[in-house]
Amino acid sequence: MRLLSMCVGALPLVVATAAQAQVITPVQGSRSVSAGISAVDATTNVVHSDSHGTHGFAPFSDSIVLKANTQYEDSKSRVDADGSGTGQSTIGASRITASVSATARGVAMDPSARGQGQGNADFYLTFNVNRISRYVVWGSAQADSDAYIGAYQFGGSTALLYVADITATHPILSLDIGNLDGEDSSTRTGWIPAGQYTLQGDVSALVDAQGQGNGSASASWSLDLQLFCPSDYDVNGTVNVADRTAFLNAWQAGQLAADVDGNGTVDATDRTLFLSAYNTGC
Ligand SMILES: [Ca+2]
Ligand SMILES: [Ca+2]
Repeated sequence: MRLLSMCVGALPLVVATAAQAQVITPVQGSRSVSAGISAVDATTNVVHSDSHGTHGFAPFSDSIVLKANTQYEDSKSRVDADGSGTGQSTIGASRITASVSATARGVAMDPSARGQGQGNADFYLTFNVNRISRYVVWGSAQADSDAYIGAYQFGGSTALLYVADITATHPILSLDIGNLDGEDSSTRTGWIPAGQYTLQGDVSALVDAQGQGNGSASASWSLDLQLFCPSDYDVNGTVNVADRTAFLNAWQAGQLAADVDGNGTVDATDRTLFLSAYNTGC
């Protein structure tokens, strides 16, 4: 809030103007976790699957773990299958946190046996941001699988996490580990204009162990997206002269960290946008 001092005739008039707070408004969303397993041998067939999901924006926390095993009369042979999916998320006025994971395991100790496990977790949300805001987003994703024998792959895992302006080509955050072992994480800070955004994250893990195969797979991602006042340059939750100084230093150095409108260049428009926001207050 700042005070505007104006003169009306000879009388000074002080008008208090409250700046608008940055607010996340969910528009559409769904979250789900699922798991499926089957443990199959010549005499026994155990098949089970389960899934939970929700539409809407209430806090979501759910986990499914399925296990099955069966044993041949020949004690050397065994079939096991595990699958799990886990998801949790919170959607606040200026912060979204979420994490999901999935695991799978399959064991088939006999040439005619088959152990299949799979886990999945999905997160989808579109949301509106009411004004230009400073943001910090942190995301991490990992996928890992050992479900192969030589060159033969009988499973895998994938992790995808994506946050973007629904109309823009450049995402705020994009992590994609597609059916390869690996992990990636990223922290980004910048400004997002008012508008509609989409957040999508999926993980899956699958093992289909046949003929003495034995493997496991896992995948997960985590996300923390926070919005701040557009003039809170150092995103510490308060706006003061340190933010102004830090911005102007970056702007004078021509650093992209001062690219307020996100058009890829740093020019007078960015300086005007920042100082206008700074003078308006939070
Ligand atoms: Ca600050
Ligand atoms: Ca710019």
